Amino acid sequence: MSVEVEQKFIFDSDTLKTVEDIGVCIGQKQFHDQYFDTPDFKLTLRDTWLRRRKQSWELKCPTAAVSRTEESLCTQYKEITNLSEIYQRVKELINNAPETDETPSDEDDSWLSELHLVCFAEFTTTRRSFTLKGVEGVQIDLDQADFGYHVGEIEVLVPEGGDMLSAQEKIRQTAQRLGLHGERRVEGKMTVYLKRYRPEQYAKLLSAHIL
Ligand code: V4E
Repeated sequence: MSVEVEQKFIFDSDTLKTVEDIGVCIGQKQFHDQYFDTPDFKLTLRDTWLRRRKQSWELKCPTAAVSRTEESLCTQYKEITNLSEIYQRVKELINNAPETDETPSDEDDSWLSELHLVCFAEFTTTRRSFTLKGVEGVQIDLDQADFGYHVGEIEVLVPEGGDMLSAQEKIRQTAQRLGLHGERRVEGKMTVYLKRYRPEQYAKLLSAHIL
């Protein structure tokens, strides 16, 4: 399990030029994401995001430390990729889940209906990724979503128990090098998607201060 610390940013042609100057492009890829929740939003109301990307499952959950502070533009989420662990976590959050000893498999989606999970968002992203010349562990992703929104991310992956403050400092320094002076948090792909296509869920998450 690792913790993803990241800061999103809006990019224009100037930012792109700076990214190309200070970074090395490590590739472009395209992926399709499907996000799942119960019809009454039990997971997302707990800031927990269940996703299938390229046939692999991922669960992003808040870390024990405060994951969002008003002063910081960074978010930090634990990433779980082991399906049995994901299943256990999701079951714990969905209180009325049936008692079973079953372990789900990648080939069989029956656990989704068993836990009343439905897909509430799906979109395809084209991502260009960069590492920074002379700096370890920082990745910059430039994302273009197929519903017409683009956003950048400065990202550091920290092994569990690793140094969060140093990750945040690396992100702060990178933001400075990119000339980002934003004082406010930038909307991610999901925020924009929910606002456009799932207004009821968006309103609930907004009033619960999840988004
Ligand atoms: C954690 C989260 C969501 C899950 C998707 O996370 P995100 O990093 O936005 O997506 P993506 O495609 O860049 O994933 P990666 O490839 O980096 O793993 S959806 C909403 N959240 C919470 C959240 C939030 N409340 N505010 C901000 C600025 N970001 C995320």
